[in-house]
Amino acid sequence: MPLQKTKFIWMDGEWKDWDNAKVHVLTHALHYGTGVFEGIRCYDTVKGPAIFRLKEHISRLYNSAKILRMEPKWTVMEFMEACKEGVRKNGLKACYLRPVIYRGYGEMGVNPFGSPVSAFIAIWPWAAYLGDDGLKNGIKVITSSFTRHFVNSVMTKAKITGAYINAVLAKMEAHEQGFVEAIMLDINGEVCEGTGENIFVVKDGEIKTVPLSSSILGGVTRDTVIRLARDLGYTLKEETITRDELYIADEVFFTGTAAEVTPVVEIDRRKIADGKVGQVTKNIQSKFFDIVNAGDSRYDKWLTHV
Ligand code: PPE
Repeated sequence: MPLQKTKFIWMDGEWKDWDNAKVHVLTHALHYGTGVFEGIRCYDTVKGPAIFRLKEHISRLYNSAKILRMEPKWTVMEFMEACKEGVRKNGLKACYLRPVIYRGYGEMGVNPFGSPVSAFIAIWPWAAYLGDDGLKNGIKVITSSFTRHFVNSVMTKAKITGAYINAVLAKMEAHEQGFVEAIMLDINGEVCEGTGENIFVVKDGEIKTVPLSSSILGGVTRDTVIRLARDLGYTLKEETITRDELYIADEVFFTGTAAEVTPVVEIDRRKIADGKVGQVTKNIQSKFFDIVNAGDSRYDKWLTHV
């Protein structure tokens, strides 16, 4: 789906017209993947547009920058303000925010220190990442033939642009085989995550997700689901998951800012249980949408009204 243009993009402190938000071809990040980014959703809640867990996302962005040795010129607070202003300035309600901090134009060569640290925030409306039907009826996925990065290769707790080539390879393979998404295994052959989602399984009423000690990205949605599942009274463990465990699970679902809570109903041509969205997934998904839409005041602290 082509991008839906909006009016303004914040670039290094200035609001540029969408069509004029440009970088030089010798931008360091374009050659070496030296950028870090976030994906954040703003929901058109019953109390007006609100950005979901903005602080946690911008904190992760700054941690990613720290890992890549980039010092942004703006404070976390200034960056958060720019996000809010961007939603307002573009006249948007429900939308997706994409802040990026990257090494710009300065020097060529792998050494990044001679290139300035720049930043931008682009914002546009982004529909259901894995499709409306996927959100409702679940998706069919495959296990990727590509292994998820080893943590000491690219630092998987940082959301580094260059690291996404691993996800791109897996995504192309899945698409060309007729599937919307792939599950990636880590170097030990254990379940890691989707190309842009964390993964959860349900077995005998208990929920399990891959621990942070694995090479996953520490998803904000993952954290949201862990908390809300426990609040709903479920037992939730963070433990290693094997590939065959997925096949015989009662339910499987993905979480992510873009993917939200998407049920997985088939893996490697094996139906998960009866191949229909399970009750635990339905309960978690419905509570998730309730929270992001400001329907449960206990979680209002997660909403930043613009
Ligand atoms: N793992 C990976 C590798 C990942 O990229 C994401 C987000 C997650 C887990 C879930 O994290 P969180 O969004 O904090 O719950 N992927 C973003 C980019 C998707 C894209 O295609 O671009 C996102 O969901 O915004």
